[in-house]
Order: sequence, then C-alpha cells, then structure tokens
Amino acid sequence: MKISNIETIVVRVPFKHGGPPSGFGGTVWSTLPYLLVKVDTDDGITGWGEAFGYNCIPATKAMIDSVIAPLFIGRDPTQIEPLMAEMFQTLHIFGRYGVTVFGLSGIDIALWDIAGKRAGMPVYQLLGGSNRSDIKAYASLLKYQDPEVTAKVTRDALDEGYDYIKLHECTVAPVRGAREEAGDGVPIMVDVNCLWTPEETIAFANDVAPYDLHWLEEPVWPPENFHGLAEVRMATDTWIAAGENACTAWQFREMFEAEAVTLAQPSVTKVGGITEFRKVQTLAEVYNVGVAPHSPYFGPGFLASMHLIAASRNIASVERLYVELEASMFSAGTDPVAGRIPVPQGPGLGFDPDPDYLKTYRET
Ligand code: SMN
Ligand code: MG
Repeated sequence: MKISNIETIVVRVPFKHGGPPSGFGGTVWSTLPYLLVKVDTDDGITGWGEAFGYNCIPATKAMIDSVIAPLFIGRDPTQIEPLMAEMFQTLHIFGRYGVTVFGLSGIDIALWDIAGKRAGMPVYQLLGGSNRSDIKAYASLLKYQDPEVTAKVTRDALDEGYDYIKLHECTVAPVRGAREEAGDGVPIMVDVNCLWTPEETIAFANDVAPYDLHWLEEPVWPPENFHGLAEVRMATDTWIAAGENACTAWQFREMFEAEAVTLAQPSVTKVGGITEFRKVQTLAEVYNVGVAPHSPYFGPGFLASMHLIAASRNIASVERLYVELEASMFSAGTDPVAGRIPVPQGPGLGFDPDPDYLKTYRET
C-alpha cells in the first residue's frame, strides 16, 4: 500500500458562546478554523488528520503542502513508527517545535486512521484496548475577564451537565465568581497561558487559594521555563499543569526531569501526533506525572484525543472547548451528553468529516 495523495483542507465554522467577543493568540475569534489533513492510499482508503491550528493555520498548511506532503507521497502508510521517525529526522532542520511538528502531527493522525480502517478496528483498540465506553469532558471556557459573565457561563456549562470547568482568567475576581456560582466540590481549573514570573505566580496561587483550584495551567512565562514551574510547585499546594506548548517526548523529558508539572498536557495536533503522544504518556507514567491532554478542537484531533484517553489507564477527562458550533463536523456521536462523550467505536478514528459539512464550511 502506498500514499497516493495528501490534501489540506481548512474549514471555518461560526460559533456562539455566552459572552462578549474573545479569542487566543492576539485576536478575537469570529469563526473557528480547523486544518484537516486528508491522506489517500492507492488501495482506496482515506485517512483524516488534523494539524494545529487556529491563527497559524496558513503557515501550517503551507508547511504541509510544500515541504511535508511531497516526502510522504509513495511511502507505505502502514509503517507508521519507522516512517514518522524518518520524517522527524529528515525535517529537523526546519524546527523541532512549531509548524513542522504541527504538520507532522496531522499526517500521523491520518496514518492511524488509515491503520484502523484497514484493520476494521477503532484506533483505541490498536493502542491496546479500552474498558471505557465514554469519557468525562471538562468545559473549557473562553476568556471573559468579567466575574459576572464568567459566573454565568459557568452556570450554563453546569446546567448542560458538565461538572468540571476550566477558566481562562488571570485575575482573582472571575475565579471567585465561578467558584461562588459552582459551589464547593466542582473541580475548577484556571489556565493563564504563560503570563508570569514564578514569584507572580506564587502570589496569584495564594490569592486564589480560597477558591480551591483543581489545577493551575501554564502560569509561568515562557512555557519552556521548566525550573520556574518547579519553583512554583515547591512553593504551593496547587497542582501545576503544562505541556500544550511542548513538542516531542524529548521536551517532555526535560519538563519531567525539572519536576515542573503535576500534570502533563500533550496536544495531539501539536506534539507529533498519536505516535509521539503515546511516548509522552509512557514517559509520564515512568516519571509519576499525570496526563491531562490539551484538545480544544473539534475534528480528527479531538477524535484522536478520545482514542488516546480511552486506551489510557490514568487520564481522567477530555478537554471540550465550551462554544456552540453552528454545525458539527461529524454526523453524530461526538457531542457531550450530560458532560460525557462516547468513545468512537467505528474503524479508525470512528468518523469521517461529513461531506455536506465540508461543502458548507470549507474555506476556498
Ligand atoms: C487554548 C489554547 C489554544 C486554543 C484554545 C485554547 C488553551 C487551552 O490554552 O488549554 O484550552
Ligand atoms: Mg491551555
């Protein structure tokens, strides 16, 4: 079997959420874009992957189209481990972090989809099997910077059946607002996307201590300041989570060696795909670090996260960005029901993007 064609497709979906315009990475989002990677084989199987993402999609797309995809054409898609290892080495001069690895992640996910379809098995089965039929989702709220709005959206999520909430807030008042609305006992996480020095982080952690955070995510700038994160861990009882900005198991090794995190957060569309994510998982287990994947996306990357979590022993939940999309990429079965998401059971990732959805939301 050979890879005969690789195509990148950008979809852009209108969405609603419970507050004023918000976004990440320096812009306000009016639609949510996703980068799909479609890999065809000469025996008629098509696999779907997803590469990170959002504001950098044009750069990741160009990297795949012009540099990565041509190297994969004609290669055997069933040899995932050796093929990915070869491509990581071939492409290392273009960066071991960023769009090179994001692009490779998208292809790797599609190769696992192909492997599952070829075997007639869901990917989680290829990864060793699972005893879970659904997974608890946590609602990952956008950034509101307003205690009333944060409390209201927290209420909306709780009313929808979520009982696990992540805020993207960096001041005390919205955290207090969410805690007062949720009451005791609902785990609340706070993600500040790499803002502070260790000293500033310790001060914030002390200020929000009464609101009992389940974890504090990426508090320290820059993301690779692993010793800074370790300082925070030593000084507070708060669990520290980080890793969505780390690529490859090698960077996670540095993180774990520094004792930087309680929870590692590999992102399957960024870290190097399913193959590399699995290496991070094993490494985390060996270093006694928990895993809480980063997955604020809705396409094949989300499905891949579900399979990885299903096949893991120790991942408690899946991240679900708390927005209301105008349409789902998949026909059915991937939306939360009372805060839980069914593990996809079809071959490969379990779902292909719906052709009508692609017609409507494909960016031209
Ligand atoms: C995040 C990062 C990128 C896009 C959306 C959300 C955030 C998270 O850091 O962890 O959800
Ligand atoms: Mg985050």
